[in-house]
Amino acid sequence: MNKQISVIGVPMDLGQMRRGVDMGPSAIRYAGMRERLEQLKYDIIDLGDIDIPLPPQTGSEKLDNLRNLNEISEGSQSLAEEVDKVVEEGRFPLVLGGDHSIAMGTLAGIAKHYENLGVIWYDAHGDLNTADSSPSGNIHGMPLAVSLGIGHEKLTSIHGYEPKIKPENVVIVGARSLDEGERELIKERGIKVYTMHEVDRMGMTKVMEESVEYLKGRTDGVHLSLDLDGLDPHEAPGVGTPVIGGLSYRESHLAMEMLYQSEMITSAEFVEVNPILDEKNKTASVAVGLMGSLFGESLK
Ligand code: B3U
Ligand code: MN
Ligand code: MN
Repeated sequence: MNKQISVIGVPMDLGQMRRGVDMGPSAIRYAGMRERLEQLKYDIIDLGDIDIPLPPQTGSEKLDNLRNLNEISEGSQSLAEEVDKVVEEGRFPLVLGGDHSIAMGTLAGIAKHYENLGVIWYDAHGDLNTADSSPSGNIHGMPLAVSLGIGHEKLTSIHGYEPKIKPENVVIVGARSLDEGERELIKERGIKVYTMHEVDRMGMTKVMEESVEYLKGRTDGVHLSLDLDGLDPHEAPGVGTPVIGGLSYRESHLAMEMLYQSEMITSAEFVEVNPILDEKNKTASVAVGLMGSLFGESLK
């Protein structure tokens, strides 16, 4: 694992309707992220937070079923530039959300440095909607589609190129709330998905072994995009769209430990921590704990 980490906070809440997720980066820092990683002998530079535009003063504008499109596009571009610089410097980008729409900017900054960037999308949702298929118009339900080059041009073209990633280089883990259009896209593009059904049947060990094996052969770097709502809401209650029946705290730690051992993770983001909906910063603490495992805290 790259021992040099640069942290970027993204106080973005425009991708969905619930206020408070913009405070996610503060909550994660407050939960002791820096100390946790420094104990593991990482060199940490915290670059602070990206400037995110204010929501439209007219209220939440929903252009073509894309709420806050212009502001999100602009904020994502700033994030892409910052992440790009971090990769350029040879450091590991660790991005703190914010809602999951930030993944469009994160991936835009990273993917241009790789031929075949792999992505592990750890989430209750597929985030594969387009304006046409989205039931909500919320852009945080679209970043994976956008990164595949599917969606509004103002989003797919962030940082001046598209697509960012290829469908065969993506693995979704923990899905249990997929919209009809997302299911179709998954089939049509052959995206690998481990829903809760597979996690229950196979166990997390096998799911991660297979995921690592699958990505190892075909990618030259792997980004972990971890939405805290992938976990069960009992264990990570501070998220905007909780879905019961999720991944456990223990399964999630095991997954992170196995990713550490795989030595293939080259960047990561932790998103959707909403301290206003949380119980005593529990979800931010879980996020920091998972970072501990991802960066090698366990004995093995
Ligand atoms: N699939 C739904 C719900 C959703 C997606 N991502 C989150 N919630 N966090 C949608 O609105 O696209
Ligand atoms: Mn998500
Ligand atoms: Mn989600």
